[in-house]
Amino acid sequence: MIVRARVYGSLLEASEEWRRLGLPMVAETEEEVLATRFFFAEGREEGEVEGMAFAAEEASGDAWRCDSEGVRRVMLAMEPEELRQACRAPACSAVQSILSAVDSLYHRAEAPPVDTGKVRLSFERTRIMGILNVTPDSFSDGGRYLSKESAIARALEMADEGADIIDIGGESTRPGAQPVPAGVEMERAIPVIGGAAPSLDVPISIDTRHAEVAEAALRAGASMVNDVGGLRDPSMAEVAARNRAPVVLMHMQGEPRTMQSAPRYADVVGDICLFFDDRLREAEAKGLAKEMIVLDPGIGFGKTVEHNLEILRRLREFSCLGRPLMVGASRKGFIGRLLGTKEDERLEGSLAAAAAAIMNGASIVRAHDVLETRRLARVVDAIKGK
Ligand code: HH2
Repeated sequence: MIVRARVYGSLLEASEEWRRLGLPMVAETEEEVLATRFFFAEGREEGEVEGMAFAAEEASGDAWRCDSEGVRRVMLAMEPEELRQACRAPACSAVQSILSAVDSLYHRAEAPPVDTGKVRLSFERTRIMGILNVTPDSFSDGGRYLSKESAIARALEMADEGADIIDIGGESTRPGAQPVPAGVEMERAIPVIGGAAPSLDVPISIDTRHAEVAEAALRAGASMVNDVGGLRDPSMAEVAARNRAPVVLMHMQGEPRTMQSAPRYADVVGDICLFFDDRLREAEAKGLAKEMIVLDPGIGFGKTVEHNLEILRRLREFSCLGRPLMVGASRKGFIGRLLGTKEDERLEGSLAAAAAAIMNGASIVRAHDVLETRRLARVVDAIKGK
């Protein structure tokens, strides 16, 4: 079970969400919405969620159940004074979960570092993951780096431009893409990884959903796994754990081929949080420690334009999971839809999305345009006081 603090920007935003979740209108004025502290406790176990409702009521707060398909969920509301009282006497673990959700949202501590073996990635500043697709069909750079030499040259160029991680992928996962056999993915990516790794001071991540490809890439010189499949391959967590490689665990609803047909969520942020919570537990059970995992909500992977915007707006809510967050919005379809532009005319939109992500708590931004994103991050970090 996780407890997530929910800050509404307006009565309208709150009432639309409550209607969607089948909740009553629990506040009637703008002031009430802004003054009350709201939390959602979400889990699979009836006892845990019911316990949260009980604890909130014990601390004089209110609780409303709003379960949805497979998810037990309760919304809690507390007055600031009730929360202060609870802080003074954090009587039980349920109240402590509420307090740590408040902490993660408001105290904005730096995300914990991640050890790639090659370097320890700490987050006193935003890190940039540079994208290198060695595929014929990636939506933006497909076909540009098909020769090993041109791909290695681009990897080195991105490192010079300020990339902190080079992400190499041999399978396009754009909407509608056909899956590629692991053998083909390896033929494309492994020689480039082997060729680039000795000349790079920064770590390489392998962008793959397949444990077999991840294992070969780690052997060839990669130090991290970027798994858009979110550990669906049952061997992925074990492969990463055995190789002591950190993993980016990304959320995707469905499969690339069909994921954009009708994406649906009860609450896009809540549902993804619970997915992360489930996968973090499964990973831990397979020997992959939480400390090795970076979370990515998967912009564009089974999400409408509105879902993507909502994720970026509410990104900070994911900090209740206590892991660094990565966002990959670079040149994605929602930017094209908003601006009416093709992939090669989405730089400003990509930078705007990166700025919003960093302001809202992203520690790593995945980007095609490394130099520009590096500069943007420098300025946004300074605005944040970093
Ligand atoms: N997006 C893409 C691929 N890998 N990995 C993470 N963690 N997060 C993302 O948002 C993400 C990702 C899709 O973008 P791209 O690599 O440019 O295209 P394609 O999948 O067509 O190769």
